[in-house]
Amino acid sequence: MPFQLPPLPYAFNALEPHIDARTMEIHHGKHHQGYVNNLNKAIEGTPLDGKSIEEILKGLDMKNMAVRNNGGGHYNHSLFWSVMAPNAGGAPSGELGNAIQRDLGGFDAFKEKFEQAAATRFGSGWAWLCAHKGGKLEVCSTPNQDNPLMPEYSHCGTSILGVDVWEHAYYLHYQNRRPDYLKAWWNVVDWNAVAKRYAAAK
Ligand code: MN3
Repeated sequence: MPFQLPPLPYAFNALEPHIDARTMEIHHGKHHQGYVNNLNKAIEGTPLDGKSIEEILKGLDMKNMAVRNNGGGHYNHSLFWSVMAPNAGGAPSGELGNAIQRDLGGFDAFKEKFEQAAATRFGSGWAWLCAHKGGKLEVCSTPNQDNPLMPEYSHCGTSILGVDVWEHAYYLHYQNRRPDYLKAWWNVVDWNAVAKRYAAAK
């Protein structure tokens, strides 16, 4: 069974005004679909065919650029859609809120660190909030469609929140103003979804 584009769990315009409908439509329907199609082509008839995306990325040969780029692209975007929601934002509470306080110096300090990781990622890539076994949190960033599941970054822990800083994620609405996109993006982060990922990852 080849990989399939997961349906967006809300309408294209649901994250407006922070992320515009046209960006969402192209990002999901063209970019993510492209990663899925190219991943399927890259693994067809190979021993990777039939494995889960997590298995593929954990065991990735970093020199296999087709699987690295497109498998990473599929995983990263699937995560990205799932940690955003309309009428979201605010701040995390409970276990996750406590861990951000304990490991990252509080929510404001975390946001600053995360925005800095995202803003200073040169070219294209992602910033992540990751959880280690035991619960310790860490902020990191990766280039292109790489992510912390891949062997080269496994020291980062498991990604529980990620932001796409490729220009295709924001250029139509924000042009070159990546920091403005990042500031607005907090308004669509679904902390309930992130807390579930945290509970599963730790
Ligand atoms: Mn993208």
